[in-house]
Amino acid sequence: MKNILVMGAAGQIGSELVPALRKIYGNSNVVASDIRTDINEEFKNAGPYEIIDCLESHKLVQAIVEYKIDTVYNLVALLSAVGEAQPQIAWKINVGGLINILEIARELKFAVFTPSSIGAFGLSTPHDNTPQDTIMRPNSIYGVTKVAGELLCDYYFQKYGIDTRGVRYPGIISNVTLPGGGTTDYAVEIYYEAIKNKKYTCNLKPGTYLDMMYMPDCIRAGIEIMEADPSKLKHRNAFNVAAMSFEPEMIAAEIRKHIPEFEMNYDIDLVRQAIAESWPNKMDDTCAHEEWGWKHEYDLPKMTEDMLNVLSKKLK
Ligand code: AKB
Repeated sequence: MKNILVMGAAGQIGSELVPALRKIYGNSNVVASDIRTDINEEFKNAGPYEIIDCLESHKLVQAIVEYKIDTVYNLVALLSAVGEAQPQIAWKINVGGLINILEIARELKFAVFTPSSIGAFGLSTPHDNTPQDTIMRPNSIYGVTKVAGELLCDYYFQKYGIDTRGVRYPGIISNVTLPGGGTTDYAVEIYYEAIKNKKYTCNLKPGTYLDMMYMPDCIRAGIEIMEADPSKLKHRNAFNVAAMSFEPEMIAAEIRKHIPEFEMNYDIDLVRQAIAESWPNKMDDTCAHEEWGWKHEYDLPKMTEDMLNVLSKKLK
């Protein structure tokens, strides 16, 4: 049985990863941590919850020792669009927080999951069927921190034998917690607005293709990579994981199959547009498939049906 610490547990991925892990490993074996105190009571009371800043090593060490942690999910990060507004803070949190956890792992020996992202790629990366191993010259600070994170995780594995693993997530679409400050956020907001107002103003241009993934696949990828047989892993960190690729008109058309009167307008956010244009249209995830059996379950129609179903009940 694992003893797991999830850092950044109140965020978009953490708030759904924690309950999923608790279902598998037991409530008391999964410790949720975040800097937030305004956490919902049900989430907080379902298992241990610790207020920890990723930059405060002593608090991290305390929790890891107290709960005999053998696996850490490090989900703390500033996303791509907010990162551009405060690049030094993005570096401090995304890279500083990761180094803290890796240094503690060196002493206390535990496995570390760190998500990378499509944001690790840049304009010179091949945009279609983006290979696992390719040119990585991101032009956002978020991307720079993600490449640095991938390399640090590889380094700590090679040099110190820390069991580091990770995936490159696409934009994640979910119906529990909103993402905060990403380039792909439009693909979540569109569903909320479709239900509430039957219209949406998109901040990316028509024709902007990006990889996206529904939360159940995202959670499964994070759990499966940590359960994978290490002898089969040639890459370990930063596996491309793909599920669907679409541009704004395609998601709007899918929503119109359920809400025919849905309207979409555009008001382009130049920062987000520039970032999106530097990211892949569609990644090739063959390595994840071959090395640990990754396979997505949700495509755009299946996700849209579920999103609209869940949100129409939630937003009633
Ligand atoms: C973002 O848009 O910044 C994130 C990501 C793709 O990593 N959702």
